[in-house]
Amino acid sequence: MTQDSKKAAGGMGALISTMEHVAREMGLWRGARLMLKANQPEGFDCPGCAWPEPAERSSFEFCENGAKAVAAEGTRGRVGPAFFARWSIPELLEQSDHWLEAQGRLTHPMIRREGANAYTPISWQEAFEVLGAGLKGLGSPDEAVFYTSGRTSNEAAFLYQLFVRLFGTNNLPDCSNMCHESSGRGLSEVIGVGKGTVSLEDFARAEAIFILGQNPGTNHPRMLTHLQEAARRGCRIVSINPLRERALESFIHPQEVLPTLTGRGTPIAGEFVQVRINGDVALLKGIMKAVLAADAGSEGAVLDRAFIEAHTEGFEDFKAALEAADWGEIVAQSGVERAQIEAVARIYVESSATIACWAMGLTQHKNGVANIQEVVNLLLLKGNVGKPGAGVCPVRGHSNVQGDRSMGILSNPKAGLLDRLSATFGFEPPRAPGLDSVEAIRAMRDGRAKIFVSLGGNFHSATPDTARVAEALERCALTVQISTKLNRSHLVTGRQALILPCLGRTERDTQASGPQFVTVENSMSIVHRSEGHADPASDQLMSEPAIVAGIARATLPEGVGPDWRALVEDYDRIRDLIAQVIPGCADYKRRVREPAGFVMPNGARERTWATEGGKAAFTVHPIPAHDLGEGQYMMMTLRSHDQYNTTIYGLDDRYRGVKGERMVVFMNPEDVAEAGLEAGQRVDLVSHFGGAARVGRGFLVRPFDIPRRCVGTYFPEANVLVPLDSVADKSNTPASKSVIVTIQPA
Ligand SMILES: Nc1nc2c(c(=O)[nH]1)N[C@H]1C(S)=C(S)[C@@H](COP(=O)(O)OP(=O)(O)OC[C@H]3O[C@@H](n4cnc5c(=O)[nH]c(N)nc54)[C@H](O)[C@@H]3O)O[C@H]1N2
Ligand SMILES: Nc1nc2c(c(=O)[nH]1)N[C@H]1C(S)=C(S)[C@@H](COP(=O)(O)OP(=O)(O)OC[C@H]3O[C@@H](n4cnc5c(=O)[nH]c(N)nc54)[C@H](O)[C@@H]3O)O[C@H]1N2
Ligand SMILES: [Mo]
Repeated sequence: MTQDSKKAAGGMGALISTMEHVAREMGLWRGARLMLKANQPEGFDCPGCAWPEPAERSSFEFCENGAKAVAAEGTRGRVGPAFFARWSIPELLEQSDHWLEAQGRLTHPMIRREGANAYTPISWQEAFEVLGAGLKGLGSPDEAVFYTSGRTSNEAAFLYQLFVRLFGTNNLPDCSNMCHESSGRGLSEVIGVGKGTVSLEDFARAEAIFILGQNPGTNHPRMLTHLQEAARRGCRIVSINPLRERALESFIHPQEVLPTLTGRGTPIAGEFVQVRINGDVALLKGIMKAVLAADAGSEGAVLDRAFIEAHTEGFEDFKAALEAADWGEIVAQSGVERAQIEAVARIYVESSATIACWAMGLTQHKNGVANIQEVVNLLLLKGNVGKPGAGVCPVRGHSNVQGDRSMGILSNPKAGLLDRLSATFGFEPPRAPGLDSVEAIRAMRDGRAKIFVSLGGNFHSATPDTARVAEALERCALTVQISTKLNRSHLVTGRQALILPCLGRTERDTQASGPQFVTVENSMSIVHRSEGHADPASDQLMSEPAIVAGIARATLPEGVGPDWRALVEDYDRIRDLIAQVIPGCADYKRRVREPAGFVMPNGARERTWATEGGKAAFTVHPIPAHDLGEGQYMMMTLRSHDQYNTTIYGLDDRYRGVKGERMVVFMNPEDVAEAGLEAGQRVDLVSHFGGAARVGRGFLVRPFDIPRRCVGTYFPEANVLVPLDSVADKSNTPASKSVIVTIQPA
């Protein structure tokens, strides 16, 4: 391990890394000016993560990794007609993701014409006509797929789903399908709302915070400020994770580097539970069994009986199942000693207000929905939903993924949304559910879907089973990327392909009525404005709402739907429509202008439960059995500290001590020895699912503090190993944190 991986996270290392990235991409002065606008009331919402901004903002509401995201967008590099004249598509396919990202911003609309092996320039007008003609020529609207990533603004998202439904399909898969779908699905069933119930004020009041399957030091660094404050005032923090993620051990706030030059950070988590991969159901059952035992031993002083009585259903069945659960199985499947499970239960028992946070470590498993519902079970026992200092906190990924959903980007919309669209726009929206991400891949593979449109994102590399996704995309007649930067989805294309380059979050957006802002919703359901001020990367760029409107006008018959041109002239006109159609958005254009924005409605927070039974529900789930065969390991796919999903900023993973390499497999040292392998050796990984084998070549063995029989690799390199059909029950999320592999010398 390098020195860095032993030091406190944050601190000087974070400051240096921030400055390096900013200076390299943007130049120091321009970069610094841009950074000061991040997450300010008059500035742009950081395109990094969806963690909320505090009401009292400091002048530096960004973090090392937010700075990398801003720098990546603000880069001086340009990918325009000259670039595509120099590089053919086969040549570009030879380059790494890191290289593609580093080339800079897309500047012009481009087309790959049928039979061509390179992109050539095209006018916006002709690009819209090509796409419009393609869509109109389909046998059915259901032969088109409209994907969305999570950076898209509410205004663009609203127009996009409206256009797609006017066109006649609900084929609106999104990145959420691979992300927090298990959270949304799991929470909706048991508390009646698919979102978190906490606010930042709750973090200031919690007595215990559980962090399950989340690495905030890398993926939500601004959350550390709040965890640090909590730890300092004595809040107990428990990390449940196969890895002891560095920033949860010790953290120095970059703004406190000078006062703490001693280099000693604030310890964050007091308790590290190194659960086996997908051992969370077993572990949570163990914790709850111990909580019930404590309750029995204290004559009922532990549980919140009044809450359970008044607000929940299913408690008796739940309790009976828990009593029947076997400690031997709990310990074996979780990989955690009973004594530690009981210690964690004590922390929960002693806390009168507990928050549970989680991210991909819980959602991306076959039993992802069950994981989330077990977390809710734990919270319900002590009434920890809808009370100050307590609640559920699924920490979102993309900065506006939650807002896109609120605006109607989803493949299985509720009838209410469709009814309101129908009433407002006078048409009959399609009622049949559309395709989610995994289903869309299958449909393209089978020739049932022929046109793929992507509003942001990198569908090729973010989805599971890379080789099959490539086949699916290549079978399409037309693939279209509305994007800021080049990625592999621009290169693995249908017979024809379009690149429609758009403005980024940080850039000035001027329309006929003047400068525009957009709105976004963060992880705590706060909707607020975001306005870019930087010069656009090229004068050819269009805004996302304008591109969606352009596609709509080229596709829909004259007079169908709203006056797209007028809407784009002044985004307040889009906001008027949002106010009419989306629940909780009345008076939208005024309320988003409040400095702190406004909060979307959330019944569970007020303890009204929009569930089937009208109450919060206890649920019972079996302990998933790990039937690992001889020589098999359970593999999770992770993010390094130097990437944003499929965007690779650099090749280091500072907190885990990895330098200059992404093809690594983290392994327990005893497993390394037992398998006859050596540190630094190259191995091939073979995944096994449904009788088929998939091979990933050339991973470097890296002995690491990880439970036995568990291994870790990086996303997206390891996506070749994630089977398309290995998905979570109910949410259909790829199980990209439970991949069964064997390991062989390369
Ligand atoms: N800088 C940066 N920020 C980001 C992103 C990024 O790529 N870079 N991505 C954004 C997006 S879209 C998202 S969704 C979030 C993702 O944020 P995270 O979910 O934190 O990201 P992952 O790297 O997938 O990490 C998952 C964590 O879960 C743990 N884990 C894996 N399997 C299990 C398990 O079975 N049980 C438990 N208890 N833990 C497990 C891993 O060890 C790891 O610490 O971050 C967002 N923010
Ligand atoms: N194995 C494995 N697979 C995973 C995961 C995992 O943990 N393991 N995580 C999953 C998760 S949580 C997620 S959210 C998905 C992410 O899936 P996606 O959201 O599809 O992928 P990203 O890499 O975030 O997309 C990056 C691209 O978005 C474009 N872009 C950036 N900013 C903008 C913008 O402002 N507007 C537009 N129009 N385009 C923009 C750029 O071209 C950039 O290359 O991946 C999933 N895949
Ligand atoms: Mo995500």
